[in-house]
Amino acid sequence: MKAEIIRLLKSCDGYLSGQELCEKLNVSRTAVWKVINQLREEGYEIEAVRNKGYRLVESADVMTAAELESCMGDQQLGLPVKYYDKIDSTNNQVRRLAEEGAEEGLLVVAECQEAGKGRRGRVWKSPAGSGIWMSFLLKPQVGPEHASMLTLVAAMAVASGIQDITGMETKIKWPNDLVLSGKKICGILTEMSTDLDSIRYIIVGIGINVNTPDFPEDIAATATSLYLESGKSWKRSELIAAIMKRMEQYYEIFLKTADLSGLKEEYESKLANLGRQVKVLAPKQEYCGICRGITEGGELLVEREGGSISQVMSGEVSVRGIYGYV
Ligand code: BTX
Repeated sequence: MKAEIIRLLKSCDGYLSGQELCEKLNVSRTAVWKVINQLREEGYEIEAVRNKGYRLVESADVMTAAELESCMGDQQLGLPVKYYDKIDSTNNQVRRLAEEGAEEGLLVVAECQEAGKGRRGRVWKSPAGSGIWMSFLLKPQVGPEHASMLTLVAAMAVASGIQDITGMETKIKWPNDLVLSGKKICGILTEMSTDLDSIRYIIVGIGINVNTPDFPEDIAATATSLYLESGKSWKRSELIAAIMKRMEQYYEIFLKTADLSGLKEEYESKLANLGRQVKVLAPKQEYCGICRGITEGGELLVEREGGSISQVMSGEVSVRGIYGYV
């Protein structure tokens, strides 16, 4: 009922009468009044005028399960939403819920992660009050060799979702980072559980620096936030809903062919390194070349001196711009 009240208040230009709310939701006036008070405590500014009703003046950057649900449309991915004030890692929580039988689409969002994970054991800094730390569950009927492509699909969804809400154009640093002004604004960590040669489930974890005002010294030179780049604060719940909506669109296209053939062109239009010099840091060798796009399997194409093209697999290597991080 709470999510429905938030949705009704948001969709109404003027006042929404208590009577109308009661009738629509089939509950008593007291029940409505109680929920309105809870919402105020959570940070919504709701005006109440006698004989007119309630009006949402301002919804702050509130993150609760009800707020998140109220922003979701009729999509499947992103529902149900589980929200936590604090968790070790949203990826870990999705894994626990998946082991208990959660269905595809489940979304876990946390205000703060105490053990946010990057790739290869690295730490992802996830302080309270400023970022989006979320993970969702997928159960695609494709072989495990296709799983890493979902990181690329998610990167496209984040870039498009951010653009839908803020108008800002982030670029993808293959395979799993998003950048703005040459600095990292988002990281994606995809994990998988398999059974012999089939996928049991995939967890896609996304960390986005949204309203972060500053960063600790060790990442200050390479990290940025939407706030730092735009000078404005953004509502995280709206961003999450927009990203999940885009994810659903792109995921459907991915599932048709189990590869990136239907998405490659759009992915390349968002690729930060396209046509630029990159350095490939593989475990046994390092080489430079020009980034020429991706394959339908999600490998990066790098043209080496002499004109030969190498296909770089994610997971094996890091790619850097030759002049810095991007
Ligand atoms: P990565 O291994 O590519 O990047 C990790 C590196 O990024 C760190 O070593 C550090 O240098 C830098 N870094 C750490 N925190 C931040 C930050 N907030 N902003 C910018 N740079 C940072 C990228 O791994 C994948 C990150 C996924 C994070 C999400 S959050 C929700 C989900 N839960 C979870 O535990 N991880 C994912």
